[in-house]
Amino acid sequence: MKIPVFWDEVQLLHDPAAELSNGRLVAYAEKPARARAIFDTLAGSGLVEIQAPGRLDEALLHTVHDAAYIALLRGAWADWLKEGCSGDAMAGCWPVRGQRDVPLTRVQARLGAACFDAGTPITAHTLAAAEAAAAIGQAAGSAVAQGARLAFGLCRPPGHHAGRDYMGGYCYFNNAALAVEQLLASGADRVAVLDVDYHQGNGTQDIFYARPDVFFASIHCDPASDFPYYWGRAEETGSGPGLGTTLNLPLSRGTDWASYEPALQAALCAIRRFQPRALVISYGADTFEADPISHFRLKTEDYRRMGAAIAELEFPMAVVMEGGYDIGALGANVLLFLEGLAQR
Ligand code: OKP
Ligand code: ZN
Repeated sequence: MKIPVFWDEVQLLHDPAAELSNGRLVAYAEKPARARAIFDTLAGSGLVEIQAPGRLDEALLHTVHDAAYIALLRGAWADWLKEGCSGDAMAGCWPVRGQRDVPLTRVQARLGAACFDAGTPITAHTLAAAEAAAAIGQAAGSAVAQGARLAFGLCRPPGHHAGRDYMGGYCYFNNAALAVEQLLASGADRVAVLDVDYHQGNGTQDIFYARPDVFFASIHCDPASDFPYYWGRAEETGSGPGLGTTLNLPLSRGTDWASYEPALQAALCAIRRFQPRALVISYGADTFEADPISHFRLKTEDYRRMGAAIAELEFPMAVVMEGGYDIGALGANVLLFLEGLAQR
């Protein structure tokens, strides 16, 4: 049985010029070539069947994201041009925590209030790419809801840093959250998310923080040293009816497979206890030893081990692509992970 892989080449059109990194404007790391590399490796593997996603469901998108936020993203590029700005649309001014809510008119200000870093520039094609990625998240969830044991959403831009009404960290819409909501809408009563990207999935955590029906587990680099800094401590465990349904497992820089594997087993154990109907995996290959913006030390063969360990869970799985920036190894790091997952 071939693994369904959802893909839309519109995602390649999103190509921001630059991001802020350690005090400098540098080339944007979340490049179209990432998705192209993954697509080429998977398409040439014989393991997958490439499929187009269905139409993005407006109601489902509004289940995950705030209506005003969706409207902001949809209008941002036109507003930016109308206000006479050039370059990619991005904020250069941000409100601080606890500030009084004030009405905002300039798109520059509205963008600033809806993001937490300078990692989400908006170009002429960003919205189309982000909507395609969201549709792909939805399609991966839908395939699993319809009986697939494993499905892969080749999403780009990624999604796990995007919250209900904010963007950040290269993420605009939360593709994994769309997969979750699609599964819940299709009758699953409990869904778990396992986020193995190097960076903590703050957006997914926030979206489901108070929810008893969605378990969120994330293994990531300690936010004391790494992005997203303001989320991802072990003390963050959920709130209200969702207390106990969030699990953060921060690891230190330099983590290799020997120190990663026990955290993975702890996450799998907690997910098993939750007894979900399905699992959504936010997969990032930026835990790779040669990743240009990250500091773990996993090797290509470790991704097959990771996939095989997760495959021990009996639940059907929808994988959505998050980060991974070493383009040379990215295709293999995704393929081996899927091979590991599929060997059950
Ligand atoms: C997105 B995903 C790097 C600065 C940090 C943000 C990283 C976003 C990662 N020079 N920029 O989780 O892979
Ligand atoms: Zn990442």
